[in-house]
Amino acid sequence: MKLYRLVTLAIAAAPLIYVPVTAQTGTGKPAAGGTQTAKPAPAGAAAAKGAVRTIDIVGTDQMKYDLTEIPAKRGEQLRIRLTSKGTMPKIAMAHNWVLLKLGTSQVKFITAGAQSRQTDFIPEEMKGQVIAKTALAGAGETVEVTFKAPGAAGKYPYVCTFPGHFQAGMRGTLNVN
Ligand SMILES: [Cu+2]
Repeated sequence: MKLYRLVTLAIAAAPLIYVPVTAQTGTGKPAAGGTQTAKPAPAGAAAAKGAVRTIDIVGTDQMKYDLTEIPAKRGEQLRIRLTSKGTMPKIAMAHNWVLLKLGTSQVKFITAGAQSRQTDFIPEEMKGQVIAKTALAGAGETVEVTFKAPGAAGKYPYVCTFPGHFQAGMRGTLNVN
């Protein structure tokens, strides 16, 4: 019976750990506090008409993304899928993924939005700086956004706007080439 239950559990858990082939970006589990770099899309994959490349990111109670660098092709269709893992209630711990235009003052953006819970901590006066954003995900939730990568090469910053998280290092770079 015990074995049977284990197998049942494994099957039940399978969809949770399923990752599409195109999203197998990491190199296994990140080292504690370490960072990972997504592998570039396979040659030609992004060229297929309408193809969307999905990138899975995990946000944790340690206020970190498990991916801090995402290579992308200019104009590529990307789907960022962010899952929040942790135990804290959403009011105290939630994560989003907000891609900003080149040249945006990230500190200014984060500071200006810190009081704006009603806009997911995105400052109204600087929302024009946002290229793409997800909603906030509490523990166990997954949010996503599909967008076209910028047409100009550059290192575009992405941040979590939940108060304190940017300062704790919850940020990364979309490296468009
Ligand atoms: Cu966060």
